Order: sequence, then structure tokens, then C-alpha cells
Amino acid sequence: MELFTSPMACSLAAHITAYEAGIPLQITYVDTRAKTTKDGRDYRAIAFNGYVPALKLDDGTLLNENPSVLQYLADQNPEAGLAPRWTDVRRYEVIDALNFLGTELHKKVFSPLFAPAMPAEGKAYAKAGAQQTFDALVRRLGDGDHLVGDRFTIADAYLVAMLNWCPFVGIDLAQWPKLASYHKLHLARPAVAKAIGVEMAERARRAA
Ligand SMILES: N[C@@H](CCC(=O)N[C@@H](CS)C(=O)NCC(=O)O)C(=O)O
Repeated sequence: MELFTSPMACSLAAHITAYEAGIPLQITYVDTRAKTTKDGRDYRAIAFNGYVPALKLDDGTLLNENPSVLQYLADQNPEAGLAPRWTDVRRYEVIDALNFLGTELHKKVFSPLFAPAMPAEGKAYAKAGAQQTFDALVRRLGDGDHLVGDRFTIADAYLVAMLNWCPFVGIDLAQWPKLASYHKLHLARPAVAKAIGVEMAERARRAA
């Protein structure tokens, strides 16, 4: 299997999941602006929309959305508990969380804040959305440290990957102490720290 990722993008969640589940992957870095892979391939010819993550399976199938990529990886090693089994209602809670994160947090809050062409009014709207969405996440976590049940799942991997972006878009996570402590707790997980270390090293190589 080959995972197409860009350093510290949302695809970090898949990288974390692979380490959590002990799944060996070939990692291919993508320049999402140039739409090329590190080894010089045209990324749009690999992933139709040019987005990461993409996961190329050994039979050539390409999965190209966080929910499918993350669930596929989690299902390769169910014992790791990164997604409940399909007969468990909690599986649908994980899907619920992935969808919330992908739409309300990723696309409604972070994507406009990162977009250079977004006018100030659009950024202000996204910031207001951040307040609402982060408040909702605090309610969703309640007294717990996980989005679903009482263990780390792929939904947490996705949220942790996005919380890393807060300082780059002017969101001070300290306004939500619950989310700040959630982020700190999960950053200390060995698989999370390893994936971030590997991707930050790639980022430093790019910048050099
Ligand atoms: N709908 C996709 C969105 C993935 C996405 O937004 N990826 C970003 C990186 S975090 C990307 O590749 N952006 C490239 C671009 O905007 O051209 C998913 O949920 O997986």
C-alpha cells in the first residue's frame, strides 16, 4: 500500500493510523500546490482531485477521502481498536465524528482560513464558525478524552492533525482548555509523535 501525504496536512491522520495499527506503508510525499509527487509524478494522474490523503491499495484501487482512507487502514488491524467493528453501533459514531470533522471543522473553518484568496469577510465568517465548532467539540468530548467511547480512534487522529493547524490560522486553542488538554494528551502518543516527527523532517528538508 502507498500513502500519498503532504507534511502536516490532514493526511497526517492516516500516517498516525498506520503507526498506531502497525501497518507497513510506502509513504509518498506530494507537493499539493504543484500537484507533483516527490519522485516527479503528476499527482492529478494518480488522485483525480489532487488532494491528500490518497491510499493506493495493492490491487490498484485508490481511496481519496479521509473517511475511506482512515477506515480502510483501521480495518487492516481491528485488534488495534482504531475503529469499532462494523456490527458495533460505535462504528457509526466514528463515521459521525469523521463527517463532522471533515465538513464542519476542516472545510468550513480551516480551509477558508488557509485560502490566500479568501477575502477578509470570508475569513471572519470562518472564525465565527470556529467558535461554534470548537464549542461543539468541547460538548462532544464532555468529561472524556476521546471523540468516541473511551479509546483513541481514527476520529481522534483526524482531530489531532487539524488542531496542529490552529497557530497558523490565528486560533488560540487556550480559549478552549478542554481541547488544549485533549491535544496535548494525544500529541504524547508514540504513534502521533512519530508521524509528526517524520513529517516535520520532510518539511524541513523541503524548506532547506
Ligand atoms: N475531502 C477531502 C479533503 C482533503 C483535503 O482538503 N486535503 C488538503 C490537505 S489538508 C489538500 O490536499 N489540499 C490541496 C488543495 O487544496 O489543492 C478529504 O476529506 O479527504
